[in-house]
Amino acid sequence: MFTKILIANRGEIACRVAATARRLGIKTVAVYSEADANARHVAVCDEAVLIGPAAAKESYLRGDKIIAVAKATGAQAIHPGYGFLSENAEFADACAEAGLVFIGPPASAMRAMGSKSAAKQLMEKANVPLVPGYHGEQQDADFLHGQADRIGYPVLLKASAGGGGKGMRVVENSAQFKDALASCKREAISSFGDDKVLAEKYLQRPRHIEIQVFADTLGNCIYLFERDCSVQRRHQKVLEEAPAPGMPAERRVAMGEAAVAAARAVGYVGAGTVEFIANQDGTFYFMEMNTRLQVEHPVTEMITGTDLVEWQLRVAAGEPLPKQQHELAINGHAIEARVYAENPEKGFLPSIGTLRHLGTPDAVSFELGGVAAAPAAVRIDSGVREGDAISPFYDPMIAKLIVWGVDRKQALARMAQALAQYQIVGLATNIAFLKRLVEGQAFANADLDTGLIERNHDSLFPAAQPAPASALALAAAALLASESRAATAPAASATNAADPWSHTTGWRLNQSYARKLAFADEHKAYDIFVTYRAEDWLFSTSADAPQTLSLAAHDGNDYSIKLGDTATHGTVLRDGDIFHVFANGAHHQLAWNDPMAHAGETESEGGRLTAPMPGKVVAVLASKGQEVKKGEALVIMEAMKMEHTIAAPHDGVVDDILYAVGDQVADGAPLLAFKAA
Ligand code: MV4
Repeated sequence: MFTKILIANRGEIACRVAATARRLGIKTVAVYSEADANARHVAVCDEAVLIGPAAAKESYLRGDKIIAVAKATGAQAIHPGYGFLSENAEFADACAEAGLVFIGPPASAMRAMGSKSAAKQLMEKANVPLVPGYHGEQQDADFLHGQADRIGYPVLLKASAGGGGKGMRVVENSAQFKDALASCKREAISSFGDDKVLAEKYLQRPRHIEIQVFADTLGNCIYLFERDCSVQRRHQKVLEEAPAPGMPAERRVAMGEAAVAAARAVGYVGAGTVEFIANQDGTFYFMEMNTRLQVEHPVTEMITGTDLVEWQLRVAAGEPLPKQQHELAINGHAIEARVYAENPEKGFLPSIGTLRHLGTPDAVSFELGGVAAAPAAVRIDSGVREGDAISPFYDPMIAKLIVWGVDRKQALARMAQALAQYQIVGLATNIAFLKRLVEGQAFANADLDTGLIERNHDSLFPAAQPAPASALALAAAALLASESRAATAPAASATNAADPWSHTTGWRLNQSYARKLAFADEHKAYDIFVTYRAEDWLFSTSADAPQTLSLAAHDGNDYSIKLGDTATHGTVLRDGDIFHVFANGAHHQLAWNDPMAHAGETESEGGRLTAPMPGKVVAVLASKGQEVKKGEALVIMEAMKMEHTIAAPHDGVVDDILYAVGDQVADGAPLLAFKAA
């Protein structure tokens, strides 16, 4: 076995590989770009070497530099993770030339599977089922038209060099064929520099079912069952699960054996995934083979009780597969959700920024006397920590959330629960969307196909609902409690003694003291009326009759309140005037309009020159090069139906103004460059 490996990747997969290496006593070398100097993968490896600027082309894709680092640090093997260099046959060759083990398949197997049409011809010979179609060299338009007529419509034209859905055209009937072919070839040449196409019968509601295979250098090749990855949007997987719902045992064997035949046909070694599309009746067809460890490998690990990275390392070191086919069985059900920094309401636009708060569901494992009694119920694979940035340079995945249950129903319930416990402040995320998805009828009923998200658009993107009274009460209780703490803390005596807000004890004695709290979210403004009483408050929204509100307990940011007869608990994180309330599985962002805040003062105190929330610049009051005094208003933003003044944190000079009036600004974006005097 190796004693030291280099991990040629970043993010969660680099951390994932490092975890297994550490468990096996193998030292790890990380490589990182300038953007990743403080990244988690650098921290979890034993050594780390800078390989270049943020752009992947100049760092994580620089095979030459990475090989030089491996040689210099004495690593014996390179694990490429997924993406980047993982399916690059030239890189695998270069590793071999440098005397390094590439932890992956032989370059010849990568090349054989690299061309979609050549791979399909190989598979045909190996008796792997293919969608009825034409995958040959002949590209004459009339010939292809004849093939399409033979196959029967609808027909799908695909760029041979394509993949991931690019360069595909559905042809409904013979009359449409000529135009569709010309258009498909145009896209193929401009996207891939190759206008070769193939024609296939078009499956109307396919499922994406893939088989995990593993082969060693001694001639053993087995399958670790299937994953259903049908829930996708724009060819990006959203949810993955194992086993596939509704899979009969005989078909599982047939698909597993077809996948092993596919792997054997190309002399495969290591971890690989054979992708099939399946009709609703279960008939399945080879699509392509991914010659790497996949993002979704944890669901397979959970149901088979294996560590696939350990298997990769053993196979790469020349050892036999740890298990034979008959030793593998499926235990329970696992589901993975990809937690992304993106905004589902805005077309899933990536959200760039800092994870200012990251609260994760508890990773739950079952131990009996130190021995795992069942697979962990919740696993989180992530490459980021609180305080880390999601940058524009790489994939904006925050984490993979993986749950296990004795059956699909339990796994689904645990997924919904874990998503409800996920708390992120600082970025837009898809968490609420994922929660609607796993709680929706279609996924619960396993009514799976690649069109699930589009077909359920209306229920997955419901109209915004007003914040419930319980969330408003949590925000109010957190605000009132923090004021009361501030007023009773010794340091508070320095604040303005004439300020009535400092006198919470006085308010308590004054039974009739009433106050309005103005909150707003992106959709609605909420006026809350609070009356101070001896032991609690009276709370009402403009819509509801007053109810008693009391703070039952509070620990850090976690609050337990009682509103009327109902106890509620939640987490309230205050970020300036924004109250992030996490309760009942929802995240509410409530902006408080503080009547006592003088223009700019609250924001300037923190030295903030960044956007407090996503919004629009409505006024720029300073100019480049201008000298300003502390507290002077520089920029005014509008967000959540309120104006926010960004003021000078100190006396100083405005170096640059980064936005103009009317510009949309992302949460946390720097608005201006400022130099303190
Ligand atoms: C298909 C298909 C229907 N019929 N082939 C899309 C990406 C590429 N890997 C294969 N793809 C498809 N090929 C035939 N003959 C539908 C898709 C497809 C799809 C496949 C798997 C997962 C998600 C998908 C989303 C849209 C279309």
